[in-house]
This record gives sequence, C-alpha cells and structure tokens, in this order.
Amino acid sequence: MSHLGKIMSSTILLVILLPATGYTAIVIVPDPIGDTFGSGPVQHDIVSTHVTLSATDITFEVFFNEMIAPTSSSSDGVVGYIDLDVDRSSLTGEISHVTDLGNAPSGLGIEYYVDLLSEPFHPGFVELVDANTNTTIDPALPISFSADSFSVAIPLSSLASGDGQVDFGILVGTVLESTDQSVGTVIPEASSLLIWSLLGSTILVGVVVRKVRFSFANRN
Ligand SMILES: [Ca+2]
Ligand SMILES: [Ca+2]
Repeated sequence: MSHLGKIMSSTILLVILLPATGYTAIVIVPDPIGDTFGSGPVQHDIVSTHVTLSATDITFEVFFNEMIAPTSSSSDGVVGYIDLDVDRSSLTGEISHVTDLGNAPSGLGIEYYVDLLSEPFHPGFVELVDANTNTTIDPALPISFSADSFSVAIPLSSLASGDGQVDFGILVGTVLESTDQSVGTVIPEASSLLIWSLLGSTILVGVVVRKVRFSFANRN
C-alpha cells in the first residue's frame, strides 16, 4: 500500500472531522526510513503511526517499511509497546519503554501501555497494563495485522482521562532487541494552525500540517 507518511516525510497531518455527534481526530506521525538502531538481522522500521480518536476509542495503526507478522506466528514477529501519557505530563506516571529501551528519551510519564509481548500468550489479543501498578487492566485487546502494519483499538473507558487526548510513544523490535521508536500526540499544540468549525453533519473542517523534527541521539 502507499503510505501517506512516506509522501509527507517530516510532517504531521491532523484532520478533524465533526460528525453530528462526537468527533474524530486522525493524527499521522511519520517516521524516517532507515533509522533503526538494533544490530540483529531483522530490523523492524516504523514508517508512520496513524492514531484515530473517536468518541469511544483511540486506535493506533503502525506501518512498517517491511513485511511483518505477529510474534505468535513468527520468531521474527513484531514486539514492543504503545506507551500512553494520558495526562500529558512527564511528572506523573512511570518512565516510558521508549526512554528505557529506545535510543532517545521520550519525555513521557506513562500511565498505561499496550504490551505486544503478551500476544503469543493469546494470539490476536494484547494486554493493556496500568503502568503505575504494572497490573493488567484489559487482558484481551484485539490486535490485527496486515502485511506491513498492526492496529490496536483502546476503549477510552479503560483510561483514567477518558478523552483520549494523550501523548504516546511507540517502541518496536524483535524478541532480541528494540529496533525503532516514534513519539507523538493526538491533540494540536497552541501554535498549530487549526481551522475549527461547529457545523452539523460530518464535514472536513480542519487540516493542520506542522513541520516536526525527530532526533535520535544514541544513548550513552
Ligand atoms: Ca523508522
Ligand atoms: Ca503522565
């Protein structure tokens, strides 16, 4: 498939749709190709992360530069974490997996994470974990795989903030090592050029394209 993230390298695209009830925000966070930092023969390389926020769920779809598979069906399958900083404060929550196991600090203080390492224990499902207590609060979030992506939907009712406006970090790799990471947010910053409207049935009302730069300094 074609990745919008490939086309729009180094940009974030935010599209706001306003249906008659509720809303949907789609955030696309591109990631450079060839920026993996592992040393093994298989380097899972994130191309982009698409986050869809609806009235009931926040869905993460992560696209790769190569064919992938779940770890339940391949020894080279994708493992990793989706880190969630639901109050958007690094002062609360726990250190993120991106900071702990990646190649650059995330600046996140995470309250929850999705654990892809749990997928082999119940193929097709992953666990949502409370980062503060390290206890599983949802043992069966469905995860779907395409040839080059995976997708997980998290019910907002499972998160303390409930609005789904979060900072997030994606850390991926193999069972041997971490290989790539990406960090983003699902709400626009104050400086963003957001055109906002409260018109009725589903209308495209705003597009924000904001230049971003990612830094991947090696850990010491
Ligand atoms: Ca990448
Ligand atoms: Ca936090």
